[in-house]
Amino acid sequence: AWKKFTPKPFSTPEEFEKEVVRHIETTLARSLYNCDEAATYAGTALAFKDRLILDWNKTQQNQTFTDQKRVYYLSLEFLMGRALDNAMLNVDQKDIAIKGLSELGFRMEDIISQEHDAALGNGGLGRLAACFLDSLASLNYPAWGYGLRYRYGIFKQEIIDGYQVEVPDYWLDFNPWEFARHDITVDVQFYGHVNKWQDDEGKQQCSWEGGEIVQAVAFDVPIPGYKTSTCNNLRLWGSKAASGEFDFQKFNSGEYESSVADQQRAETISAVLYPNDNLERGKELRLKQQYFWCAASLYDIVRRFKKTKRAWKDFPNQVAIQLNDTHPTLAIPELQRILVDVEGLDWDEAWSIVSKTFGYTNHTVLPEALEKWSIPLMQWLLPRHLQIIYDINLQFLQYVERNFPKDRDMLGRVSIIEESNPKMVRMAYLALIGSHKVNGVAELHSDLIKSTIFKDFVKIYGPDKFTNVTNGITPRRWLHQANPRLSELIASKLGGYEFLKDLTLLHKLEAFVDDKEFRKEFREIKYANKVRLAKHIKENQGVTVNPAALFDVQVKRIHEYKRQQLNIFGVIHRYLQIKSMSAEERKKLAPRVSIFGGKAAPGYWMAKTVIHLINQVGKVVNDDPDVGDLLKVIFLEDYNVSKAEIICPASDISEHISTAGTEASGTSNMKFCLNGGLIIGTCDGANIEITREIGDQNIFLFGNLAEDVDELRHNHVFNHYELDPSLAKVFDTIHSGTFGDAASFSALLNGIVDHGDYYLVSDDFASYVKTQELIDESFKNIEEWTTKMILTVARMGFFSSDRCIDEYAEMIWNVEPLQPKKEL
Ligand code: DL6
Ligand code: PLP
Repeated sequence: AWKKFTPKPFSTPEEFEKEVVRHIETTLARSLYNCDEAATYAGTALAFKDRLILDWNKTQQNQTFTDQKRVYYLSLEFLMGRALDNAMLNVDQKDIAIKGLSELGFRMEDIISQEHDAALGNGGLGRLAACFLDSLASLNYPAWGYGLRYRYGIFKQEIIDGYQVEVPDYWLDFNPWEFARHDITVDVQFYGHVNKWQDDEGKQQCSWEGGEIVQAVAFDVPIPGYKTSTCNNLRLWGSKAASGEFDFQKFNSGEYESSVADQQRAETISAVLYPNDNLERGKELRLKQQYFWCAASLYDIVRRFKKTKRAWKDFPNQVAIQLNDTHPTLAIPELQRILVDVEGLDWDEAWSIVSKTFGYTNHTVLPEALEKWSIPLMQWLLPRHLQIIYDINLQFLQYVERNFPKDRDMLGRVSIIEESNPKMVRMAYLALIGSHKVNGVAELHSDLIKSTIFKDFVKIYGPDKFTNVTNGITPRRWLHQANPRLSELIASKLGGYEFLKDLTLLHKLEAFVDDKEFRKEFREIKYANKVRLAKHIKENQGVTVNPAALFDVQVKRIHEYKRQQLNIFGVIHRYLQIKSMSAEERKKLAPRVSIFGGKAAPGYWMAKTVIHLINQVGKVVNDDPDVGDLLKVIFLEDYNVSKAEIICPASDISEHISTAGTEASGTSNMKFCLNGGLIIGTCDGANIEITREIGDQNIFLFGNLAEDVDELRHNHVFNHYELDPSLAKVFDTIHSGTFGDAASFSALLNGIVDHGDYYLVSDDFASYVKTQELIDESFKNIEEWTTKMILTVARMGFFSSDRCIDEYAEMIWNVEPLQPKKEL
């Protein structure tokens, strides 16, 4: 009978309007007379959510019914951005909605921009997880994401007097995209102690007793696939006190404040995302978050498996769990604990199941980002898990000892426990030992993990345990949604939008590279996107920029290894050159707009100094009449996914200039290229594969290679080391106070001059500047530049996240897509 209540997808704009109006009047209890853009956004989102939930139900029923292997993607971060536009496009109903909204008197852009970004992530790692969810659903894989429902996502960045100021991001005021499942809860235990005893058969038994319980509540977010009725689930856990209520006893006796303390303490677990990118800080609350989320997710996964009544040995045939970096590593000892302590399996049988179930993706080789947890903290918070980790380690080290009897030092090197003070658990080693496959995220990175941090483990397990899956991006959001005109132009040439499902079809664009009309339209679209960004800059930053100038963009988290400092030093160098030129010489220059954006972790002082320097340089350069339009320097506030959607289609050049060997992959490099922006980059991360695909004549590479970095660093410290002369001039200018108080930048400069220049800024400066000059020349030649842009887009097919997901499915998860009952 419930079928009767099924609202149909909207077949006309009127039908859509009716649903919007119904939601505004009933769900939101608003009168149509004072219906503003916010209410219209809410009505539109709710109308689409109704539509999605039906697909969601059918998908879940279908997955349960067919009982096929499922993938669970465990990620502490999902940097989703906005959902409405994506949902409308994926269910192929945006045109109807545009018409409907216009009849109601609204413009689609205004309605879309009402939505608050779901910013539950720091940067690339979280955005990758979001792209993967889109691909998993679009390719019909039975898959769930599991994460935390932070009340505060990544902070909002304000720039005040040139400095970053962090403002909390409370995004849950109105979130139509989630379903609170108050009936789906899991009790998660912390602290307490371990009881050990022998059962009647003399077998050692353990149980974890006492401590405190926090309740996890499920919040489900539908993930619609593109032009398929598959709608997967992202389950985010919120925390609350186990009783769900405050302490009435205390309340009655007048202790109002302490009566709510337990509740507040429990809710703190899912309160806030840690705002560090590529850095771990060992805080207790962070470990609590990790365990809370792993325990709730595993309970859920095991509960689902148990309903099938299959034997435990079937678990890895039904369940693949992917660990997005080491943050969910506690899922490994947790599953072992469930199987041994709760379900009564033998240790070896349980371990064989555990180690076939997990796959681990490494996203960094930076030492400061490799997670370690102190043993005393773990002993206190998770006493049984620590014992299990010790037992896993013991068995592993015994194996190593048997197989490498001559290499006694190896035991200390590969032990999960680091013999420091205090002792630490090395999470990457635990993740590796407990997984059947380990992958890096670009070829160079996957090679580097094998030759550096996991070198010994390659000897121990052999090379087959390690693989590479080069990152990718979803073309739905990052081309079709962000750049609808380019998507339409491509569709007009390729005879439809099939390329959004199979991005390799883009190669057919090469046939049009000499087509004059196509080239012209391609350029016009790029120009229109630059006009849109220029408007955004004017509205938000108050600076007028010339859309005909070369837009040079570096947007990403601010990090020393990503080298925004190299970029801003290059900008200062350019400024000094302009200042020293005659009016005639200046006329020959290509005007440039240098655009920066990105957040610094709140405690990362050096990164904040870089933001400050960029803003100070902007202040001087943008007001200098000698410079005029030739150079503008912009720092865009609060870089996030919805801003990236405006920025990526609008670059001529974007910068991916990390010290070689430090950027595992990068994904924004792919986004810019897919939108016809060229890149200047180092031979690092996925830049290398991008070069291989698009051809080295279409990319501007510079700088030292990863294989030379160690020696260069060694030379800086032990031999005479001279600063690049043109960089020295830049430093002199900063020291002279041109950009404000020189002392505020001294640590930044001293790190390069006196403290070994760890990120090799000076070594790469000359080739960076030279390459920027090549870019100036090339940009002046419109035809040459157009050819490069078109060929770049045509050759980006490899970098779809659909390709990644198919690779994970085949090489790591061993799962098959599940066709929905009905295709759209
Ligand atoms: O794999 C996604 C993304 C890469 O594109 C970046 O190159 C890499 O820096 C980033 N890694 C991290 C590691 N952090 N932790 N933990 O965010 O992953
Ligand atoms: N932050 C946001 C908001 C993004 O959209 C992206 C990727 O597109 C990133 C960070 C990652 O950028 P990168 O790969 O340059 O580090």
